[in-house]
Amino acid sequence: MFYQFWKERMRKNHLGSKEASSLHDIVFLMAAGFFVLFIVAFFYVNPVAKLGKINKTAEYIITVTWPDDLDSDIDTWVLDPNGTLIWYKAKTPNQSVVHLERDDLGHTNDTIIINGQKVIIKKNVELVTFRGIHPGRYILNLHYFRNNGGGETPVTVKIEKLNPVVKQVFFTEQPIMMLSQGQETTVIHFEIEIDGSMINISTDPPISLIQNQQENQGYYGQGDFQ
Ligand SMILES: [Ca+2]
Ligand SMILES: [Ca+2]
Repeated sequence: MFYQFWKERMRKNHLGSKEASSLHDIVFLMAAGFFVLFIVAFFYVNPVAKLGKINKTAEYIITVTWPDDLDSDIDTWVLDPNGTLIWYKAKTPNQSVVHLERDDLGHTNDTIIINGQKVIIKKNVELVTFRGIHPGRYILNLHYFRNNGGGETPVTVKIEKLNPVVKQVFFTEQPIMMLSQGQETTVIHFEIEIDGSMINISTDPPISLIQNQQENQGYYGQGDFQ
């Protein structure tokens, strides 16, 4: 419709010669092309739209961080109400709404390749997302998998509820000290209710999820941690 209007207007203004008509077609197509490119570029670079998309697919996010300059591999473990373990060898089990987004190894996987160039982004963070509401009791543990020279490592844990608005529901006021390789610490137990709220948060009793995994699955070798 706009194209017809454009042609008609150009024809009236410029007497409608064949040459002029062809030129108008080219100008119109170029303008339309730039407009489409502008729309595509706008949505591609718009970070707000991407953030909104993430928030709609996750109900909770657990953020585990330790100092970026420490070369320590800390692992996040979660036991869900069905007894499913989420850990670095089972990041996204089909039978759980809980996903471990990344196993941060300390400095080992902080190097990425961009356009053939090595880029080091020192960042020590593991994220666990809840892709839906599964009512029941959960346990969240930390494990000091490997000391690559990081030594004693203070770890901070934050849990945020994302819907309907972002709200922090748990934060370690004092960092949890992971003193040596092999240490496993229960951060909290908590319950998710059917309406999505988190209740009955407690630090006791400490429960070994690694022992749970060894007894139930048997493929986490003793030699993998000291
Ligand atoms: Ca890790
Ligand atoms: Ca890292």
